This record gives sequence, structure tokens and C-alpha cells, in this order.
Amino acid sequence: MKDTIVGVKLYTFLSFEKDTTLSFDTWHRIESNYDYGFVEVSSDGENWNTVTEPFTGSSVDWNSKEIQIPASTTHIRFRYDTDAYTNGRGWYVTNVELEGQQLDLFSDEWIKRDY
Ligand SMILES: [Ca+2]
Repeated sequence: MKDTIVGVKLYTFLSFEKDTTLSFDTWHRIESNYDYGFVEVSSDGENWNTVTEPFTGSSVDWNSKEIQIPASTTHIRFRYDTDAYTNGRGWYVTNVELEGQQLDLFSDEWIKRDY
């Protein structure tokens, strides 16, 4: 199994009645095709689905992203998956908004496992 660090998680909202747009600014410089940033959603906090192509390699610049979040979603998280070897500067995410409403990100923990 791959060594993994599970990163920033965002547990923010209640259910909403229709698909909703998540927007955020992102920048990353991480090991290409070994380290990844994922945006994931859940409707129970246990089972997660990826809602965008994983981020890997270098973004070069900051980019703005918009992602459709399904109506049943109760949790969103940004998960950085890396290993014990080559690491870049990392993954940065800011200005996270849901339908234009700024969200407070909190990181409840960094979970380090499989070392
Ligand atoms: Ca790596």
C-alpha cells in the first residue's frame, strides 16, 4: 500500500437542495504522478468521491477552479496524498466559496499513516 498523508479537511455545511458550485484558487508543486491533491465530497463523512481530476506536478501559476458539488453532499475535503520520498513545495488552496459564500476551512488534523 502506498504511504499516505491525509491533509486538510473541511466539514462545513448542511445539505442543500440542488447542485452547487464550489470555487477556489489553487497552486501546487508536488511530485508528478506520485503525489496528488484531491477534492472529495461525501454525504455521510465516511464514503468519499473525487469530484475533479487530481492535481499533480506543477500548476506553474495560481488557477481558479469551479466544481459542481452534488446536492446530497454534507462534507467536502481537500486531501493531499504524498509519500516519504520526493516532495515539492506542496499544495495551496484559498478563497474557497460555495455559491459565492466564503467558507471557513479548518484542518482538524493531519493524519500520517503507513510509515
Ligand atoms: Ca512524493
